[in-house]
Amino acid sequence: MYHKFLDKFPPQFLWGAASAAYQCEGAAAEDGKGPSVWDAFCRIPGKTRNGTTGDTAVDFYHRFEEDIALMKEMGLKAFRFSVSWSRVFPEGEGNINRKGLEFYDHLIDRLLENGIEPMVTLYHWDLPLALQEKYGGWLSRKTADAFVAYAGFLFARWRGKVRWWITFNEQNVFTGLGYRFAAHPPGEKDFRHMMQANHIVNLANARTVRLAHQMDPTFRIGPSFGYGPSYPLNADPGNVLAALNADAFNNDWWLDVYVKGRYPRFVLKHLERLGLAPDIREEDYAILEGARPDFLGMNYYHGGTVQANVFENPQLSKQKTLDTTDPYQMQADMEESPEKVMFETARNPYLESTEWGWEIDPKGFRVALRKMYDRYELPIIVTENGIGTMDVLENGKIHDTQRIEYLRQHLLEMRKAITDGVEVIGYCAWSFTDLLSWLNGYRKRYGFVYVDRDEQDGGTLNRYRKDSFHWYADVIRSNGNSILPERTIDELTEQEWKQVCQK
Ligand code: BGP
Repeated sequence: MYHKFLDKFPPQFLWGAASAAYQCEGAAAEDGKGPSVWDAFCRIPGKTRNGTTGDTAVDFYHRFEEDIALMKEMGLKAFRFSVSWSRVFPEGEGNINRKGLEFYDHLIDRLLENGIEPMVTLYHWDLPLALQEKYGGWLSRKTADAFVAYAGFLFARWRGKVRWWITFNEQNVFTGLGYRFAAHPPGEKDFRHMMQANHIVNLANARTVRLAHQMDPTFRIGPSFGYGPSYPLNADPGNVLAALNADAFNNDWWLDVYVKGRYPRFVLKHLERLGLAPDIREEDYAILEGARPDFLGMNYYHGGTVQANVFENPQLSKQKTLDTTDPYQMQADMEESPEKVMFETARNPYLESTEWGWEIDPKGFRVALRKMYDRYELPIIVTENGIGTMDVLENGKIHDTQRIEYLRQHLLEMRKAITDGVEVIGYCAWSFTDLLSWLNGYRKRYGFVYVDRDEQDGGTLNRYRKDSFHWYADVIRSNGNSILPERTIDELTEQEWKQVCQK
């Protein structure tokens, strides 16, 4: 849809930036904090780039006041951060660590004093190690009980101060990478376990959303989902069907449960046939249906392109030597990769990628916003969007033009989506300062603020404003008008308006 004039951003639009505890706080064993699964996982040789850890990270624990002063200078309206569960409950449940709790009390108070809305993520992947060891982590319903108790405690503590809550960050990513691909803790390769852990997180999510609404009707709560829309490689109907399958498998599988309280039918039926569906108890349905988020958080980096699966795609089956005559082998393949009969990934010839192979696709952002809103009709907060680059500090300056261009294009597409009719109420760039990239160390930088540190904990940890810092400050000051060539009808001069009318 082409719009000659774009709608303005709503007046209360939450211009923000995001972070996560493990990636920025450091102070990994300070003031009584208990270890998390990430503190242990990063010590397994070969798991993270050059063995990088979040032990010091960018020292947000000690420097948050300096960072908040920079946020204030920038004019930031909202700051999304996560609470490290084991900093507050070192064992995940039971004893409270007062000092850890007070750190977040101070952080929230300083944000509010500076006119910045705190947006609290309850879980950004750093499960208390004690719960992993005691219960087997998310494979146990006891971990869900502990999570709901932890969330309820924070709700009571920060009622009246915190309005925006995020339950789980990218449930699709941490269950997939953790239980299926062994790239995140707990480092398993078992599709069944992924499904089971995921189901238990779903229960924890629904119970937490319900509890939040019971405790304070002014709370606004929802999950942050890692959303990537699926494109068909071309108009071949087989590929179009593959894209439907990919959306169902990669997106609806989570989002339907959050909003509708049930798993999407096609994927569930497929997994049941294979004996891979999660173990759903009768009482679980009422729990899932008994909660509805107030908004959906979208983390958007890129989507994906797919084509018909190898079994139905003659071109692909020629390239891959497939033995479809052996039912046992097929069942084994399917247990590992049930999507094999649904779709096959493909390279998108229209898109360029970053140095880390992430496609750059601003239009896909509009597609994502449209699709998510279309299916769920809930307000959307973009809880992450940004680009990782190897920024260079030269004479105190960082000219991150690629970031500015990336964000400019994405914000333009977001404004088009708003003009289309999508209700977007906030946007958090990833990230405010540079911070740790889970698997890629410290040289993949995302921030508006450069932090002087290297992979080996060398560097002053001093902060430097990048060019994008000043650019985003302008975006916020103008409520999104500064970057966008298109203007709204309200902004036209009388003369220009007459010309439009005469045409
Ligand atoms: C998201 C995570 C963030 C952040 C971001 C960038 O999936 O929610 O925590 O890490 O991706 O990813 P990376 O650091 O791998 O480049």
